[in-house]
Amino acid sequence: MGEFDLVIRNARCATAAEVFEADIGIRDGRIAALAKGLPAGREEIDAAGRWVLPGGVDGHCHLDQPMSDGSAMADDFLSGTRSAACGGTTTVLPFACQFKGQSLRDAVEDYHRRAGDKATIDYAFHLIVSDPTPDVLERELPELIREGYTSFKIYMTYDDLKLDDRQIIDVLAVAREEGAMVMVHAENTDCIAWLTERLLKAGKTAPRYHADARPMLVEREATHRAISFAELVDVPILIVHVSGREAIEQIQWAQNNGLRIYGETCPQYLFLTADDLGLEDDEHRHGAKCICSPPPRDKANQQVVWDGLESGVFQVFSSDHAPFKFGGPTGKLAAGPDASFDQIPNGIPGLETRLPLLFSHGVLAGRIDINQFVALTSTNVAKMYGLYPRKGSIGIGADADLVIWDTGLHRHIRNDDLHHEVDYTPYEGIPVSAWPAVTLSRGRVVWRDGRYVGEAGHGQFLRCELPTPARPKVRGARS
Ligand code: DUC
Ligand code: ZN
Ligand code: ZN
Repeated sequence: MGEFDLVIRNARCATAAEVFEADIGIRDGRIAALAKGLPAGREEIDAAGRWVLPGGVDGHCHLDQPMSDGSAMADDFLSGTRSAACGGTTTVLPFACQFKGQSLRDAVEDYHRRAGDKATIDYAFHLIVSDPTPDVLERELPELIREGYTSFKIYMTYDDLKLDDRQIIDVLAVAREEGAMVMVHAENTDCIAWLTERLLKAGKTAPRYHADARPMLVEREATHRAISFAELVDVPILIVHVSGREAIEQIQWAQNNGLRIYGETCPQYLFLTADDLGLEDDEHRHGAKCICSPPPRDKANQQVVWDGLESGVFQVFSSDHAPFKFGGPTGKLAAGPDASFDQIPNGIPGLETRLPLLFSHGVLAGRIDINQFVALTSTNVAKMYGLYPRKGSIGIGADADLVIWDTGLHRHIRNDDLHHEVDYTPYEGIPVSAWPAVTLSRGRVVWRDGRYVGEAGHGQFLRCELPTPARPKVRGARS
């Protein structure tokens, strides 16, 4: 059998489908054996009494993404992947973003340069398609999809990124032809522009008005439209960062009618509300820390999002980590100390806190079971983007991306304990009862007993595979 590099003893393993007890034998970065009573390894970790789960796969995060408004992301591939590893995530999928006028290939090459040899865990790229010229549609996009960039995001809002309806239909047609997965940011851009103009004219500039400029209606309408286009073209899509009831109802309707519409939600829609955007007289603009789009809603919507995680409307739970410092010249107030809500970069950090929050308030609070947790945070994500079973599983031959969990903790999230480069967390003070004790990336310990012990350059770029012949079923999808 050969000696193991590492044996994790007495692991209580959970996958998306089952729970079992085993020793895990790891050799050359992969799981080589799963059985009780394995022979000694060169190193050993005793996991008795603790959950051992597949490492998290964060299918939606932004790292070192170039911005066009004077702001800059605080996390690059080093600090972002370090922070992810300390929170139990072992694979990230950030975005190679095309600017209008830029070739897609150029955007991908630039993004590889940014990644360099900084990553401490493995990573793949989604594309962002913002300029679907005939050359992009007919040549570049199909070529890149075949080269392992098998998913791309499109925006229905943001002036520098948005596509119009015809462009959306055109890119969906390419996705259908090539088997790619399309992630849709669904908000109606003209409604937002009209509401923003009215708010600003009335002098309503504080961060809290961000929520009034992007009410649920604008998300519901765009979600409905995106679903209609997917039905027209007959292609699956994923509606990303779903914030509440009205968008969920659209997705549920589609799923109940046999359409392959998938749903993603994020911690901000479970733990934040519009009240976190501050008050009307937020002189120092602290509410900017929670500005993200779609905005957080209210307690009732939080409950509907929890219900959607439990019932299977959502297949994936991602961070949408979009890291801007609050202070400093490129942070949330890059446009000035009195920046109006529409000048504040959208996005909040969350790579490191995603899994502990859902484990604590989902699994340990009895809202979802351990298999649902693994499915939502790891297995379904790996399946959706063509990384399964190398990622998202505990099986022979899979990468030894594993997390041993401590539970029964009594601690609170504090930014001082996190490993990103952002100067705040929107989740400050929230209690958590679970946190990774050990994170392994391809058999290498990167986080152990409260210490980051990873190494820049250990992380490898992953080419994603296309579904063959059909995209694998993800747990909870109704079609
Ligand atoms: N909204 C996005 O669409 N992307 C990044 C972060 C955000 O809030
Ligand atoms: Zn988005
Ligand atoms: Zn995003």
